[in-house]
Amino acid sequence: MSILAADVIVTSPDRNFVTLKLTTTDGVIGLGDATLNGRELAVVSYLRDHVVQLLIGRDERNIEDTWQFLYRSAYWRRGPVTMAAIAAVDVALWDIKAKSAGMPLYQLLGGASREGLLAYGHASGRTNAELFESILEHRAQGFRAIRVQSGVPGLKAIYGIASNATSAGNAGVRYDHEPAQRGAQPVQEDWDTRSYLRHLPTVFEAVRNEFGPELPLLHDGHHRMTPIQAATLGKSLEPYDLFWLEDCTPAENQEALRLVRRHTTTPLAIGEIFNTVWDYQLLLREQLIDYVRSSVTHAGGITQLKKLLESAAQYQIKSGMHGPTDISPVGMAAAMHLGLAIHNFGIQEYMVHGARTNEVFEQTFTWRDGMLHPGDAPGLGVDLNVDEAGKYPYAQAYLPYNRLADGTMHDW
Ligand code: CS2
Ligand code: MG
Repeated sequence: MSILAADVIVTSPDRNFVTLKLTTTDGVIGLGDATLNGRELAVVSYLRDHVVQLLIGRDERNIEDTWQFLYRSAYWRRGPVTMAAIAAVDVALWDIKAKSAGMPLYQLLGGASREGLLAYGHASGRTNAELFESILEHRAQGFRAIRVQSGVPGLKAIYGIASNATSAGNAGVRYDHEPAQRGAQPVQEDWDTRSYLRHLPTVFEAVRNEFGPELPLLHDGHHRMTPIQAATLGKSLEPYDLFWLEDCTPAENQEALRLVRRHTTTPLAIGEIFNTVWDYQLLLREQLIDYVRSSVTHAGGITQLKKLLESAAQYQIKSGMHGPTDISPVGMAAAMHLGLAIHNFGIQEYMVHGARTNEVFEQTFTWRDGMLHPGDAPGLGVDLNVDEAGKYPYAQAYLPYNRLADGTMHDW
């Protein structure tokens, strides 16, 4: 009982994905997602050049010890590259353990705490008319909760607007914006917070008038506001009863959320770019947020995220795991198994992967009536078709960046 082989598989069907594949001496295979959008090859090297040789011969059953070994023996701690690499090892070991036990992973994590996972989709539009059409499409696909992102008059390009907004994407759902543009240079977008703060409440007013008060609506501020601007927006959106306002302000300064919290009751979600429990310490202790956004892939795997969510539960803070298309089907499966088992599940982000991605990653999860379920296949329920993966070599891609009108760099 030990790890015989560790392979890092890079493939780019619809976008770049990095997958760790572990094989045991008993022939059991485990998969882990190691995709870090825009910096994928850094994690590939971290795994291939520094971690893989440490795994060979290790007892694959010792998941906690392997996590602690990789975290503490590196000396240099935390960070998105390190924690994505550790996450991939961790999830692959959980996949192996569940397969060896002949049960779906959620059963090892405490069994099912619910029938399925409420999911939200990404509706967007450059105009309200486009946005309404996108909401209707997502409703037709069964989404019971909708993230709303809108263009802003005067801004040319903006986060979250489906690049093919004029044509339906996969399976009738607009293929949401693919933020990482393939190419040797990142794309510059423009931004103006005051225009955004003036415009967004009018969008939610129109959406509520069109779709009524019941539909859970979410919005992603994407790290762009100062704390007082975030407080202003949270307050101005209160009449529209959002499910959450996400990443309202850069939260490395966790104390900034104290100011936002003082001014608004709009629920707050933070953390998709966080990667350890330490990033949340003040946010949890002072109940400055309502949802933990970390994905299994970016937060050190199931072993760490499960502990983090157990801490969050003390403060009635729930999960809101990150689930855009740059979380691979392996990472999504891990999130679904963990989300099904924990008590303080909140909501799961779900963007529809492209057809080519679904040929590379053969999955058993279900999407029915607005709810996700990881399925009952042993392990994660995902197989990687290596031959299919080999058809799609890595393609350099960068996330966009923002500059203000005067040329100042700004958060994207
Ligand atoms: C976004 C992401 O889904 C979200 O909440 O913040 O789409 C984010 O832009 C990408 O994951 C960046 O790679
Ligand atoms: Mg986000």
